[in-house]
Amino acid sequence: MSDQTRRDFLKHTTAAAATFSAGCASTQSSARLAKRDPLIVSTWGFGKPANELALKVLQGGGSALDAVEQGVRLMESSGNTSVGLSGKPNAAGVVQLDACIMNGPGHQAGSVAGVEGVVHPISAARLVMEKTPHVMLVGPGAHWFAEQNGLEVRDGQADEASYREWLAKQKKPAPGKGDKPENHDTIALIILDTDGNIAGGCSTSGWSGKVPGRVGDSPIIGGGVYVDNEVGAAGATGLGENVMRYCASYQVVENMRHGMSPTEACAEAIRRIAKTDPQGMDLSINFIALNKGGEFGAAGTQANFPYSVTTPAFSEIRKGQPLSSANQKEGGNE
Ligand code: SD4
Repeated sequence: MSDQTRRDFLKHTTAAAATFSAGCASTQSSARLAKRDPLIVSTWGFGKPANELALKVLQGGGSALDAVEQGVRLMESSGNTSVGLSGKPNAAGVVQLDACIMNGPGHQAGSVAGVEGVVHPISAARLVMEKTPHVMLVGPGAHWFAEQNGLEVRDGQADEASYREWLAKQKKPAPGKGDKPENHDTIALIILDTDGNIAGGCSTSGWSGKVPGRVGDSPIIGGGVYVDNEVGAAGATGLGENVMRYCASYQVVENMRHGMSPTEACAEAIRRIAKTDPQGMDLSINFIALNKGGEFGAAGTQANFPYSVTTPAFSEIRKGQPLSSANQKEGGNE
């Protein structure tokens, strides 16, 4: 852990520890025993405003689930070029969106994949979780379900002129070959609330120029996001094929269950994948994580993978532990 990370972390956990000991000293304080500062972590620098909105939702009395949904919705309608309908089209010029949401209490999950024309796929995922006995809906069925439940829908086909403009700027990777980091981004956002409950969500337009119908890791429970209310949460961004074959966010959470810090848990999942993947450390994957005790961290094969961290005390963009063939045995910033 860098000094700065440690200082901020201590600031964050000292308050929680003080509250904890005050609670232990007096049964009258027991209502405060489980209270702590909320913690919000998301992928990339663009997650920071989403975190900040999520914090406001929590401070206004919303649940961690409400905060995840609202934070991700902000990105979905922000004009972001890799999240929501403003995101990257597939090889047929159509934006197909993936999203999932998980709620720690009750271990609930919902997801939509390959859905067109839904303005807020994260809300569709939440509705799948809350209103159906299912976990995942795909394609036209997911669109139909979202519309039936009153969500805003539009024509998912990219506007012809902007699609042509976007296409002209691309190096035109063959469908399924556009694996440069700049060709894809995603918001994964995970929250530990003041009661110690955890929730997470993920939303993306996925891999730019993907084969129509391709689904990435983002809507896969244990791929794009995983939440275990007893342990912590993790989220992923990068080339989904490298994540979903390994249930990698699940791995990160399991690593924390076995005692690793969030950063080490992320780094260990990457090392384990790199051991069997033909691309080794050249693959594109990045993880964020937080644990039940209020620690957080990130690691990625992208140099200086930026991620956003927000608490009532600070809101910043940090750098994840960099992993590459050169430094896979060395520590990064934690
Ligand atoms: C996907 N994992 O569809 C997503 C894209 C992403 O950084 O996260 N890009 O593969």
